[in-house]
Amino acid sequence: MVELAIIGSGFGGIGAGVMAIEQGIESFVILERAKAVGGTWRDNTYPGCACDIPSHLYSFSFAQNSAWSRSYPAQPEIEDYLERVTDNYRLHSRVRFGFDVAEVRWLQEQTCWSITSRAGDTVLASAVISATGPLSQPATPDFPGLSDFAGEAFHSASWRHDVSLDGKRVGVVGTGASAIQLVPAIADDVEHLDVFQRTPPWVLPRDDRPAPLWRRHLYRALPFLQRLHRWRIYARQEFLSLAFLGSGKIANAMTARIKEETKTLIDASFPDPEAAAALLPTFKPGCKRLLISNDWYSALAKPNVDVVTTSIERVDTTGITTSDGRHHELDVLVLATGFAVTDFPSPLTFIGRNGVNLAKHWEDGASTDFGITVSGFPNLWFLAGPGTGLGHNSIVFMIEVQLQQIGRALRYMRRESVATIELRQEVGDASYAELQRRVATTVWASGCSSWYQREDGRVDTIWPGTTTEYWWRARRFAPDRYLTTAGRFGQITPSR
Ligand code: N01
Repeated sequence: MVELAIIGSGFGGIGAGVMAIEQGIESFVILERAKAVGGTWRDNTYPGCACDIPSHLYSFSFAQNSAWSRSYPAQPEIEDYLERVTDNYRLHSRVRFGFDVAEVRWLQEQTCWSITSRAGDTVLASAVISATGPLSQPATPDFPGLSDFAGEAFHSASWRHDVSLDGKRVGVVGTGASAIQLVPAIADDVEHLDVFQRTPPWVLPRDDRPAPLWRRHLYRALPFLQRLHRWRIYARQEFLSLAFLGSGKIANAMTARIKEETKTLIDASFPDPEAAAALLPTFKPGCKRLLISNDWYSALAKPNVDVVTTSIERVDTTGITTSDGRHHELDVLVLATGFAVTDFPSPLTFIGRNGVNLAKHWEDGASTDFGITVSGFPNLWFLAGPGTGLGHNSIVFMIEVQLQQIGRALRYMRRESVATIELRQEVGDASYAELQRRVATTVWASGCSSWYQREDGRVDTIWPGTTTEYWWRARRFAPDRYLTTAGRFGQITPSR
């Protein structure tokens, strides 16, 4: 029995652990299904994997790292950073590794959550923070015959480092954020590469530079300079939201600029207009995530690389047949096909007050208060929850805002002798209605199909505003938005 259980040990879970220490919560546990911390930065180890937000911003404000080797460091550096933060705050001893949460159930009589693992172990907790992250469940397409493929087939998020690509015929399905990083990284090693493109992305140049040693020393000696740099990156990223949120003159000018930049990058590698046209997107920039790369188009233009734009019909033992009847012989098939982002809260089952299943509760829309709390689910908080995804800035910033609010809620509960807090339904409904009204005028509802959307086309994954607005509105805990019951937080009523 603990006061607080945190599910997941990525950026969200580690941040929540630090918050728990700072709030003086002595009894808490971090439940982690894998054998190490790091979340998506532990799992995604494909060649070329890096963050597309500069790390001086994509890191905790309370754990700045002066030693980032470049603007966009590769995955191992980010994973090391998360390990180091975990060490510095002595969080490793708090993590229960190999605890793969299956169900989180509210026990009304005992005023606590019962968290059950897939192996059948149980933890009781007065409160739960779910930090499982939106990019933790790889999405695998159901191509007919996929299981018949005789070569190696794997998802980009489960990279098979034991499979050598040297001299092999490799197929990569997808042209999203993962493919755009891994294709240039493997193109020179393979004999032949087929890139199966369903929709071409908008791509901007990546301003990636190594950080000179003197600057790293300077940031260590004078941390405020590093903070200034962080805020400069924040402001630049925030500015990008102008292109996504509105439709005025500035948005139109920015959109035109993005289109021009992609076109320039394509033309530099593909002088043939027909080949260039096949790589030019037709949807509005930002509707699908805007990508950054300096070597995507030059990799696609290599003589051993083909961009296949006809749709995939089926897979067989030796490769892929496309709708034009062509058979593409392959030894290795990489599925860079993204993540099941809109299936929240799957694969976890949350059963709240009165036996309500959260998946059912969210069937008609994931109503929450700033993505953090849900009515019917007392003492439960989400990090990077529905309606808080971003297309332009650092999700770590959003997670920190959410943690500020949770910290304040926990302080309030202890100070005011409150045993449970639960979002008022009308607040959740009003928040969701506002989100839906606002998202309808943004680029994410402008007509493309993207992972921000559910199957019915509704967008309830993304925050339709600036992150500054989110910070301003979501940082404080507002007790009047909640129903409370009196009692001592952290004390479980013995079952009768
Ligand atoms: O996934 P995606 P991702 N047949 O969903 C295609 C984060 N991320 O792993 O566009 C054929 O973007 C699909 O085609 P289409 C980041 O937030 C961050 O690349 O749907 N193709 C698309 O091209 C990102 O947005 C970093 O037509 C199929 C691709 O697969 C998110 O992760 C780095 C298909 C999937 O693209 C996901 O990126 C990497 C099918 N049946 C990732 N199904 C950072 O740097 C899917 N596709 C922080």
